[in-house]
Amino acid sequence: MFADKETFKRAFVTRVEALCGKPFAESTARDHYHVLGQMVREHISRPWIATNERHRAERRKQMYYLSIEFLLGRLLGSNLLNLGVRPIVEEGLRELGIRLEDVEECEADAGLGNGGLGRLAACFLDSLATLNLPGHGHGIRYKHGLFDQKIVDGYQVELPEQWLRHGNVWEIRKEELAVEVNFWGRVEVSEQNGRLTFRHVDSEKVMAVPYDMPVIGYGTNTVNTLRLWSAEPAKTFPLHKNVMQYKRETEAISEFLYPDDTHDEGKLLRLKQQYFLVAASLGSITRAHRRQHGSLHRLHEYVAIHVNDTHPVLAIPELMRILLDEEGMSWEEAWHITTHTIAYTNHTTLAEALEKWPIRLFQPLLPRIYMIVEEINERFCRELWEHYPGDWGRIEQMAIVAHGMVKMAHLAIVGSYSVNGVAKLHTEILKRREMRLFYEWAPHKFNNKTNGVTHRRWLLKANPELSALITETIGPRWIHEPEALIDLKRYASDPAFQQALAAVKRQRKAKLAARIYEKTGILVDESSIFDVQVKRLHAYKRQLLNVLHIMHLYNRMKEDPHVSFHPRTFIFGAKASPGYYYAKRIIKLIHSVADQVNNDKRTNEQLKVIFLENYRVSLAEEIIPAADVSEQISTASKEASGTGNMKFMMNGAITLGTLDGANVEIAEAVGEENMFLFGLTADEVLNYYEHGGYRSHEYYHHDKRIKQVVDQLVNGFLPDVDDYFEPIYDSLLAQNDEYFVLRDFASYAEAHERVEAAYRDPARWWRMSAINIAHSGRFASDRTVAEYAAEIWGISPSGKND
Ligand code: B1H
Repeated sequence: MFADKETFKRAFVTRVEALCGKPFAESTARDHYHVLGQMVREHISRPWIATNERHRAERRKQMYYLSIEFLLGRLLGSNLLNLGVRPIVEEGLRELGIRLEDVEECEADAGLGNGGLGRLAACFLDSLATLNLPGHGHGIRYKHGLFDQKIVDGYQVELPEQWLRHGNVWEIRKEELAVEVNFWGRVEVSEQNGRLTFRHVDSEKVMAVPYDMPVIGYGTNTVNTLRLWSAEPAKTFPLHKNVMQYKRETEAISEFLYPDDTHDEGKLLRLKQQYFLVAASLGSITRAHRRQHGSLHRLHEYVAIHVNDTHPVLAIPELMRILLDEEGMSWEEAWHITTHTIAYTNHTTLAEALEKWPIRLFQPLLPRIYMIVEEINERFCRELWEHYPGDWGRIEQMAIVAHGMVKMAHLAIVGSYSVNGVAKLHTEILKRREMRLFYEWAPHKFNNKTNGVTHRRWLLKANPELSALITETIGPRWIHEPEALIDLKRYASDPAFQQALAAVKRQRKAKLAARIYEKTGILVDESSIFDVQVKRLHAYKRQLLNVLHIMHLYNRMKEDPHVSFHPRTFIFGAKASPGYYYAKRIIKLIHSVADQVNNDKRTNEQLKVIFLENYRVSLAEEIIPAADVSEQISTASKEASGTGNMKFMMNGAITLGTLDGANVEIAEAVGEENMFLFGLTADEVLNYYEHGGYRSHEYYHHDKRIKQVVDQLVNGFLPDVDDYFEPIYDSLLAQNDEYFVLRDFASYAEAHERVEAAYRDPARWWRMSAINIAHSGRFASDRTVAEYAAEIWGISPSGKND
């Protein structure tokens, strides 16, 4: 089908007519998208089956990655790329008068995630398949992914996302593999042969139906599986319930993704989603294992289950339930297996993200699971008592169930064999502060796995222009071995290479500028510095610091018409959680400042502010290759890792950032002279939190620049907003500026001056850019996943590369 261009063209035209029932000349880009998708699926069906059969035959250990989010984005382009057929398809289509790019645009992003955590899961799938590792994903097939963002008058409006509207070519519904999930009801305890047995009765049943999506490796015959579960009514309706209500309540479970990034809402439906995912996944994993091995006694030797943050942590009591109640194992054996099967990643230390479920919600919904959690807690507390006799304070702090709440992170640590953070700094903060008591109790469980991103999507696919230049310069080895990018270092000062690098960036900036004009009607200067901050909107990520600084630049220009800047284009993209009112005000603030600045004839040749609405994976792929400066300016200690920082670096942008998350390791890799670092360190921030001593007023009063911009939030400088920005003003002064925006302002402004100076010296700038690209191989998810495979999962490659 894809053997050569002519074969492809013939197959394609025949199928378009057969599948769409119309002459080829009348077919649309969407028809082409669907047909191409079908062809890819057909093409990989054999290797997909073969991968599964090979794993079965080899009895190889499998890893299952449980995640409430998989932020996949579009799949056609990356699937064609990974299959190695992209050039044939692109060329063949061109000869048929079709642009592959237009066809790709027809695909809706699979936006089943909020941000970094969900995108990390997607990057891991790509690396697992490419490394021929037997690792698969389990998630929820949300009918609506993360909301679509519209900006109306500068305010965010949320619309339901509809990625399934035109169907999903990548999925296969497997009704025969459905799993029944039980909610509510009660537990019947009886005694048989001197042993207590537990039966969950009168429960409400929900059918979990799997939809399998192929995960295609790059240049390999491995096709792994992402299994997404959809909630449907069970065959037997509960008698006591109105049928319509039951159907509605059931389907609600997989209807919407919760739009809260790093914030726990504590809603019953969310707990239902979590148990639904876990029960369906474990039901299917244990069923397959039992079929092959006859029992579950050696499950942990053949299966690793990874829980992505605490959201799927009910996997621990659910696996216990299966082993105890269905397999009839002793507690000791069941616990041994469970704690040798499950591994856990922590993604944040923000207090508002730490999941705690009130017992009054938990117990009625999941009565048997709750009993098991209580038993785990009791045994754990007893163990602690032996370990730390008399130390009640410590035991109270470490308990899993306490003060009417179930603490999910505690359950995760106690019930797993590995706990990892996502960047060195984050892991150290976990060990020394947030999870100190647990680290003291079980230091061997704790380890670091610094995040990574798939360079195949974020460089090879998103930036073919730069990829071609890299391959021309150092050969293609980097595609399979991203650390080979280091070979570019030799060319960092080479004028010819620098010129080529600058030309590639110019090309992508022109492309983005065209896109910006198309979307906003604003013309940006293609030779200006593209300074980009794209990520979820959150106070700790400090988009506010960026805006206040832009206001300051504007003020300077107004006050001194002779001040000369290299022209700047500040580009933002960010969704705010719908209930996060403070974040929504920041979005409006960015728009108000943009209006002011972009419409002022005296400044707008040098300064533009652009907000691109509905930031998502596919938009990121357009923005990141065009960036000169990557804004990674979180309050130090708050961003666990960040992964956008890695994507920008790979594309030759230079980081303007704090020593937070993985920025620290980026700085280690490239050297501080190849970044623009500023601001408080994590230790300084944590010291302030612990010992006090910060008074934002002082910074407001002592720095005229700060006073001016902060006052401008509320003094009518920004028209038509009444007192809408007052809460922002208050957060900075009355509430003493929790995220140290004013504290870091001067240092940030000074770092921007360094950016300007470096940009004025092209030889220096492009050298810095090249060095960043050269060192980005460390931050490829191939490295991260290889570390997880060797040090946590104990899985090894199977299958072969082309
Ligand atoms: C990250 C989340 C998160 N950390 C709760 N925590 C959520 C927590 O829906 N919820 O309830 C959703 C997401 N997301 C991010 O993970 C970190 O902030 C980033 O620093 C990190 O790079 C990323 C991947 O590890």
